[in-house]
Amino acid sequence: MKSAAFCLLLWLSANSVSSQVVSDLDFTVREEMPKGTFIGNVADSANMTAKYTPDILDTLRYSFSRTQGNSVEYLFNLDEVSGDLTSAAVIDRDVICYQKEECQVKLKVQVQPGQYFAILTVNVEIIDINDHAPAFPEDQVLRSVTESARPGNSIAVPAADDPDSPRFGIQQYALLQDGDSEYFELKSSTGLAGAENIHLKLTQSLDREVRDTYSVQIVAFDGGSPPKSGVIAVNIKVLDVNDNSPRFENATYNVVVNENVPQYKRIVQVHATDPDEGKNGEVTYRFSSKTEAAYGELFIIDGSTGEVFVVGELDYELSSTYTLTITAQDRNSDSVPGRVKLFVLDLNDNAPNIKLNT
Ligand SMILES: [Ca+2]
Ligand SMILES: [Ca+2]
Ligand SMILES: [Ca+2]
Ligand SMILES: [Ca+2]
Repeated sequence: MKSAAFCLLLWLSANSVSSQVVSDLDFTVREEMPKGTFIGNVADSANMTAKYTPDILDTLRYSFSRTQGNSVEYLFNLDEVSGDLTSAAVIDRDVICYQKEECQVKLKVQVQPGQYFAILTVNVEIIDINDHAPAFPEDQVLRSVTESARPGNSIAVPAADDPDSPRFGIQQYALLQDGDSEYFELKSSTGLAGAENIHLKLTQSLDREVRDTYSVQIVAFDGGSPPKSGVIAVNIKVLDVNDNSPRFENATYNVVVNENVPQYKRIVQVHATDPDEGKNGEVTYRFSSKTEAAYGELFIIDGSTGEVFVVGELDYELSSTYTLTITAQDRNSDSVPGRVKLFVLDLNDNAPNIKLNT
């Protein structure tokens, strides 16, 4: 019994000591409120009136405890007499707690003079407002894709940023359903570091020779009500692949010449086109190897212009027609051959064979 009473005494004594320890004071304030916004009164919250007589209360002074070097004190003012805690600046939660779920700052407040000394822990929860729209790093970006890319191939685009807390942060991305959106599908995935990867996937093959630029808009929405949004234009340039061979404008060029056509006379210019870009569309011409072997001494072709010249003597009596086979070539493919059909006109260049009756 004696020992139980002793234990009770100990418990009471321990309890009376702990009653001097003030538990944490919890306040909340919305971000972006004007400077001077009232947040709370530390004296009231710490229940000082219940602890001390009005005479003592008048002597109490409240100040930030500098011992901890708290870096957020500059955001707050503490009235040393009343214990009113107010904001000393417009508080931007999205800077202090970028994209964080919770944003609680801790302040240590000391009560003086010495005989009433106490340290109060003040927690100020800064409430987020949806004051940021998702923002892309640029208004528009240029991307390229080769025309040989297959459906499903992806084109990376930059993600948007929204510094609000997750609930007011980016919730989804969408492809604006106009322009060229049918050619692309929007995909997003979360990377290793938690960063969002946004890409456009090709839904079909592209043909640069049909169309070489596409443009889509991607919109990022946040979780606000109504949601805020940001947009980026993605311009896509289709890069050339050498996927066309040259084609002759005419399958056959018919040419008629007199048999006494002068040497180095141009008799025809053949022309092939190639819709590819730059070097991929540059065309050169040559005789087929058979034509070269048979008629290389009679005709030459200018490889870059497609002009065909007579360089030998044509003789109707030897041959009245010539068929020249020509190939047009880009840097790595040949055309379907084109033909020059040459008809030689007879001139009366043989002395008549007159049989005289004698
Ligand atoms: Ca936001
Ligand atoms: Ca915010
Ligand atoms: Ca080509
Ligand atoms: Ca091409």
